[in-house]
Amino acid sequence: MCISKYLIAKLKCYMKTRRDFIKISALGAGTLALGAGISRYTFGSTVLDDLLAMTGGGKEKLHRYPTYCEVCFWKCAGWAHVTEDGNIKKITGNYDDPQCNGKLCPRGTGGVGMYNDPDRLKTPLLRVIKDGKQTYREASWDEALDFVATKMSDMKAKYGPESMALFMHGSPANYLTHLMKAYGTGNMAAPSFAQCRGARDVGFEATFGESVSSPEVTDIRDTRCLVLIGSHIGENMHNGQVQEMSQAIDNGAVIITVDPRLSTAASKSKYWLPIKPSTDIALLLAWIHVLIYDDLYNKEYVAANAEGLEELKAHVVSFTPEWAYGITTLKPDLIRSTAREMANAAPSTIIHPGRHTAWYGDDVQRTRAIAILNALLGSWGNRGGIFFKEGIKIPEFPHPEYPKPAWTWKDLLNGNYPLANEAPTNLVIEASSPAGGQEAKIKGWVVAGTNLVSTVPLKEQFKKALQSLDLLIVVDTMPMEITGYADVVLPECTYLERYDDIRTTAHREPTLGLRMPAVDPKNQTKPAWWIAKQLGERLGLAAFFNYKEYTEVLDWQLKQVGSSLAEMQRIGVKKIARKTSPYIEPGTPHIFKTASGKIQLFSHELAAAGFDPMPLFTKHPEPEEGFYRLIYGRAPMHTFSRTANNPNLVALMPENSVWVNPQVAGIWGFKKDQYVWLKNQDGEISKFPVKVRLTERIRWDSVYIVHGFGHHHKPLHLAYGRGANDTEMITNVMIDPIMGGTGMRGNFITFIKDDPRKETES
Ligand SMILES: Nc1nc2c(c(=O)[nH]1)N[C@H]1C(S)=C(S)[C@@H](COP(=O)(O)OP(=O)(O)OC[C@H]3O[C@@H](n4cnc5c(=O)[nH]c(N)nc54)[C@H](O)[C@@H]3O)O[C@H]1N2
Ligand SMILES: Nc1nc2c(c(=O)[nH]1)N[C@H]1C(S)=C(S)[C@@H](COP(=O)(O)OP(=O)(O)OC[C@H]3O[C@@H](n4cnc5c(=O)[nH]c(N)nc54)[C@H](O)[C@@H]3O)O[C@H]1N2
Ligand code: SF4
Ligand SMILES: [Mo]
Repeated sequence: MCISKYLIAKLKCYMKTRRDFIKISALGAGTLALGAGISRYTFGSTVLDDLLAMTGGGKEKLHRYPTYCEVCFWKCAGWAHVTEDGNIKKITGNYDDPQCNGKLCPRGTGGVGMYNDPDRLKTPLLRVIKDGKQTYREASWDEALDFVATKMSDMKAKYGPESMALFMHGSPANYLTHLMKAYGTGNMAAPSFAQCRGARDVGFEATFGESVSSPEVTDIRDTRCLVLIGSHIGENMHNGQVQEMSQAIDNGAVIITVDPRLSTAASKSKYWLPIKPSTDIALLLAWIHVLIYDDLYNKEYVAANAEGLEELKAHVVSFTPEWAYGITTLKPDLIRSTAREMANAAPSTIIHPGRHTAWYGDDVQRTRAIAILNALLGSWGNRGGIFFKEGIKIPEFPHPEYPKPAWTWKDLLNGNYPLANEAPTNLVIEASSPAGGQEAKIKGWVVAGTNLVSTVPLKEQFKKALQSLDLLIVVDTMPMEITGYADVVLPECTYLERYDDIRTTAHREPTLGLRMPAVDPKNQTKPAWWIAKQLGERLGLAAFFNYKEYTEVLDWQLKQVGSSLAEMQRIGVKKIARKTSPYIEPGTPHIFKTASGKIQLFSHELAAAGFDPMPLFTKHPEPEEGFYRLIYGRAPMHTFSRTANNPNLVALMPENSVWVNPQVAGIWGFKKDQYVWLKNQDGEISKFPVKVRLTERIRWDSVYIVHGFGHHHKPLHLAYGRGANDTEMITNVMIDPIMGGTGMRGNFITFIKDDPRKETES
């Protein structure tokens, strides 16, 4: 029996029992020594080193290599500067890149910490049983890849290729999607849909026929009025957007921020509307009411471009600011005066579409209300509003036609979530365990670049699925929680050590961006393109991977669009002249990409699918006495769990804190920086204590924490046990019936002052 068949046999026998969560630290001493410990880090010197690097301290000769950042998905282009002896000294922005204008955010500068992190995954790992216990052992690439390919071939024969699903985020997604399509499945899901931007995309598509993309096509640079509904730009550090907002402020634009918390953006705003959380739709409807009934909307634009005004007018007749006051706690005068500010600046007004919009389960309707406001103000297609993007399309490297899957995630919908145009992760997770006497449809997962454990808030379904799966492969750079459930862990090298696909941005102007390795991969790590190709070849799909090195693909693709790998290696970013206008040309009718060619104030598509064709306010439960609504967001120096163990960024922000209003703190007798445990409405207790931050910047009915902390996987030496994990507290999920997004802000927490556990689970 070949080694992989043997391992599969072994795997089968314990999979019938359960898939234990394995700490990778359970590995042999050799690996631990390589992994080093927290003592290797000295925060002071890490920061000092960075500062020295930035000021060019030492005057050594540096070589620079183009890259684009992978610390978040704004994908700023920059340069990795490497010393003669092969150390990455610093990363700087590329001045030719409109996404960053030569400046990286703190996370981008700290990206080198991803490369230097001693806790990185180093070799492929295989789940085995040793002394009756599940553990991992190191494996060679050949062994690990043979094992995965044998297992995937068996699954294809037994259950069909559709039984495999891919969960993905970031650069590895493309190569593995290609592999999975070639293999024969169409079940790819990204948390960046159902847990993030999905509701917004669907809401804008239903209204304007297209989404606002990434980077968003908001013309913040030239706006005269920017309205932020929750969007906390400045803490949400999407680079170009932050720069443009600060430019807009300098140019005297009016900023209106609606947030129960005095966010950084709110603190820079002319108007801060500290709304009662979950009531935004009431405010949006009242604004629509004022624009229509006070005759403030852009009549010419609406007449030329939109349909459904009469229906909308009748719909909002009773949604007055006085009505909204009772719901939102925002004074009617404030609602009227802010509506006037928007109208005065129109059409150079943006009601920001938001990005992470999985809030309360009625999120498509909220983003529809936002889209409708933009339409009434004439923002879409006007300078200072929302512009038309232009990009450059790079052809796919030639490959055979993909086989057609017998079924896809769409067949799992059963009439639910009719407007889901990408697979909701939660749907695929649910389909991965048996239900109603039926076998699970999905039997195996490949997970690449997403830490599902702290990303998807469906712990019970998730646990069930993990116990039912025949195969779980994780491609990651770090020993994040998800790796502890894998049968096979495949270590990817970091973005600074590899080529990746050409970045093709569609925005104000089309640009191309190159990422190339600045240094060789550390340890046994490999790029995801290589992993996909190796698996493809072993699965008999070599024709889909008809190249030796990925540079062949990149050079071929670049040549199709008038550039070359050699050119891009030199310049990193290439701007291409725009061919079309970013704005509606005066006198030229614009055809929107909706079925009728017009903006849908009244959505025929939603009506046909059985939903309210115009947004309605739904009342959501409120916290009971002694409980507070849990809201969450970003901090400028971290990207969710992606950076949680990054030594450079941990030095800047080692843990999160829970923001508590002083009134509430008074009731509880909290002192500054006291550590407390959180407990939610379902009795779920945070694994670790979290520091109290006393601040007037949060309403008394809510508490706030930054997402991405509270890791419980010990091999993450820096992240382990620091702060609280919001995902743990999110046991009530409100699913958007329109597209399957997981609303996560209907959870309420209370505090526990004394250690509720003698021993903390790890
Ligand atoms: N509770 C709660 N849940 C949320 C959110 C929230 O605010 N609160 N936010 C939601 C949002 S907006 C989003 S977009 C999602 C994001 O959630 P995810 O898609 O899960 O993103 P990350 O947390 O960044 O996970 C990134 C994973 O990728 C790995 N990784 C980093 N670089 C690489 C690489 O180059 N190659 C590979 N193979 N792996 C890499 C990291 O080690 C980590 O395991 O989470 C959503 N879930
Ligand atoms: N530094 C940094 N920047 C990031 C990321 C990161 O991890 N780190 N992640 C990126 C990603 S993937 C995304 S999707 C974006 C997400 O960032 P955004 O889309 O800007 O923000 P959200 O997560 O939707 O909202 C967070 C804000 O909503 C407020 N809020 C909570 N409840 C309510 C409510 O009921 N009504 C209103 N009006 N406001 C409310 C919170 O107080 C907080 O200020 O950030 C991106 N930028
Ligand atoms: S915004 Fe910051 S983290 Fe995101 S890609 Fe740009 S530099 Fe990197
Ligand atoms: Mo996101």
